[in-house]
Amino acid sequence: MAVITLVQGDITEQHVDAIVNAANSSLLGGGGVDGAIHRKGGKKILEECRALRASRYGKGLPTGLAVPTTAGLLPARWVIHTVGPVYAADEDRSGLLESCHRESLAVARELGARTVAFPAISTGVYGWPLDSAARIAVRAVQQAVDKAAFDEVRFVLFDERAYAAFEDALR
Ligand code: AR6
Repeated sequence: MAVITLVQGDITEQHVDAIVNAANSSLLGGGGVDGAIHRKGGKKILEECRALRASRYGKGLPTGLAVPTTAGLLPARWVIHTVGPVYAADEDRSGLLESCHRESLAVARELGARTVAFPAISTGVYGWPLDSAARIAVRAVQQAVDKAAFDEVRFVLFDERAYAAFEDALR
């Protein structure tokens, strides 16, 4: 039975099979979670990302899709890179945020990852309001999680405010 759990902490320190990266289309790194993952995971992750850009994703990874690489020096086995939507007040992009969660879980399932950790995708640089993002993320995972395929899907929230938003969404 897959359980959805919440922890406050750093996603790079999670001992799970796969962690999800809130990446950008370039797959070549950035700030926030992405920066932390590449910094701590070492150059193998970037090498695999470059290879993906040279092959399947010449134009970059489209928003809402997900692709795996090694986790390099991190305690996880895989990093699943997904590109969240940039928040826009005048356009409903929640389908894309849902898609990030659904596609990441589909990739995790293909890999055979039984424990998966997600950050609060799009809530940093991409500006998505926390309460809204938390509701969308929790609902998407609840709908997409294959209870036979996963033991745990963990949301890893960086600060108290994010933790509280996800706690509310889960209730
Ligand atoms: N562990 C867990 N959560 C974290 C960590 C960490 N180590 N560091 C930050 N957060 P963001 P986005 C939280 O900006 O909004 C990058 O430059 C953070 O507090 O990482 O999807 C990419 O390259 C926030 O709640 O991702 C893209 O260009 C959440 O993670 C762009 O940012 C997401 O913040 C993606 O923006």
